[in-house]
Amino acid sequence: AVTATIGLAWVATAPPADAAPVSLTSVVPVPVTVQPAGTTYTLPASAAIQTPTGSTAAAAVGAYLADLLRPSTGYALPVTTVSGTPTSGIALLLTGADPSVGGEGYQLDVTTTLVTVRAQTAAGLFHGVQTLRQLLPAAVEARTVQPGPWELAGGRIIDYPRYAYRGAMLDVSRHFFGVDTVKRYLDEISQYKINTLHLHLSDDQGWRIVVDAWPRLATVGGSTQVGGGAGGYYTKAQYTDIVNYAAARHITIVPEIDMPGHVNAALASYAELNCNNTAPPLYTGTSVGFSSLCVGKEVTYTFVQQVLAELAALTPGPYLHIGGDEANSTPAADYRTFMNRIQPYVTATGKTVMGWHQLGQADHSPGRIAQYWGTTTSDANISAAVTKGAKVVMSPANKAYLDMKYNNQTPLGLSWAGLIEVQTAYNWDPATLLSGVPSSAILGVEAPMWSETLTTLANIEYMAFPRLPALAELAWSPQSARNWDTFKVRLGAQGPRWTLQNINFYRSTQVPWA
Ligand code: TNX
Repeated sequence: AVTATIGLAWVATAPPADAAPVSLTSVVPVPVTVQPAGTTYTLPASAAIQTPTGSTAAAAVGAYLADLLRPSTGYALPVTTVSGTPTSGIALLLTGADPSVGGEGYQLDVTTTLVTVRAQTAAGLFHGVQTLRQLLPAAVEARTVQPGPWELAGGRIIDYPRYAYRGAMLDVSRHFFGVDTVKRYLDEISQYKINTLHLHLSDDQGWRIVVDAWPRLATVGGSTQVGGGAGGYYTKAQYTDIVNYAAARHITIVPEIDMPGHVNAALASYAELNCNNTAPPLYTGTSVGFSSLCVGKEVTYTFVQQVLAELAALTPGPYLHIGGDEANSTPAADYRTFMNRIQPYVTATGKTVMGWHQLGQADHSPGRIAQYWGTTTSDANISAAVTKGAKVVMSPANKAYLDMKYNNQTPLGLSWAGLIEVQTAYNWDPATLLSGVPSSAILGVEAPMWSETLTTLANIEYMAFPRLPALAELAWSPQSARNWDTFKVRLGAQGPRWTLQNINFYRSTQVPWA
């Protein structure tokens, strides 16, 4: 990227678009198969984005692509419908894809006259559009008109995900992040074919979602955050706005209410939830493991059932995450009693239980997902969860935690699980990291971002970029196609795009930035 200093402001200028077209292999995550044709396609000013008649979901992907391309190209790019075979411009079709693409993959064909994305679903088209976007010159990310030409390398890509669950997590409890920040993060992660955003909605330091049956959770429990700032919470309308914005990017929101530990904000909001009927003060520090719901009290179960029912009603996705980590103030027997009693509340809402891997101590629940966040290569709780029938989402803290520092100079983040440079985040295999867990049990990968030290969008971006795209490649691309030496070059080529998107990223010295 070329940057120019004007006074104190850094102004991003687009790199020239007149170089050779981006290679079909220069995509993150790396596609399954790539067949270059040696030809070039030039997007004409008159191009239309054509979608199949009768599919509003495909038309929505077309509109998304048009919104992306119009500012930099200056082209009109009308979104039209076609019933026959398109002959020019860009076509997004729900027929004719190679069957291997499955439910989320796509086939991209670039000839000298036409760009075609074919998929079985709108999600597949959306992922194909993200690939198409990366194949255009980086200048396409500018929000002002650029000269072009808008050339694409000719050929065919057939691409589909390794894992069904490709996630990121944002802790909005330790520090609260408003709707606009969450939307912006959704925009950023959707570029890398992430399909799940897990929102950590409650913890000791803050409760971030309105529950009508227990209104003080938000108004009291949401009124502060780490460091004592004002905190905040989402109204149901705001939360639904996030859910819908995510859905338009083919991302499912997984809401988490962390229990039976990590509950000081709830305990501070309602004295009756405490075993001693006394509400503790709100908490703005960063310790963990000191709070617990009162397992022996009936009101605890009324509370949990009502919270989960309201959360389920806000959730079109299949999962409710019930936490279950670091319940250091809940005796082990109470933990099992509590979890065995509340898991059926989740299934009663029609949702599936997701929890941190300590949940393996409790009984199985149909379809349950255990999220592994440990730093070891075997773990009794995750093995127990799998033996009982759980599927696993891999978030090993020493590889996948986006809140760990990159190195000991990193101004933000924690280091309890280690320092995580880009290569460390990239060089592991989700299928084989854990002994005692068969690869068939792995549902996917999630990159959590805890926010004890993070207060702004710029902070979030700095910790996620470039590690989030690295982890996205683990989740999407076949292990056999992944290679650090080629990845770091593909990753470096993303830099100018992030600069033009105003993403504040860490310029790791491990990466040859373009
Ligand atoms: C551990 S990982 C936690 C969180 C902290 C995080 C900080 C997990 C399930 N629990 O409560 O925020 O470490 O890295």
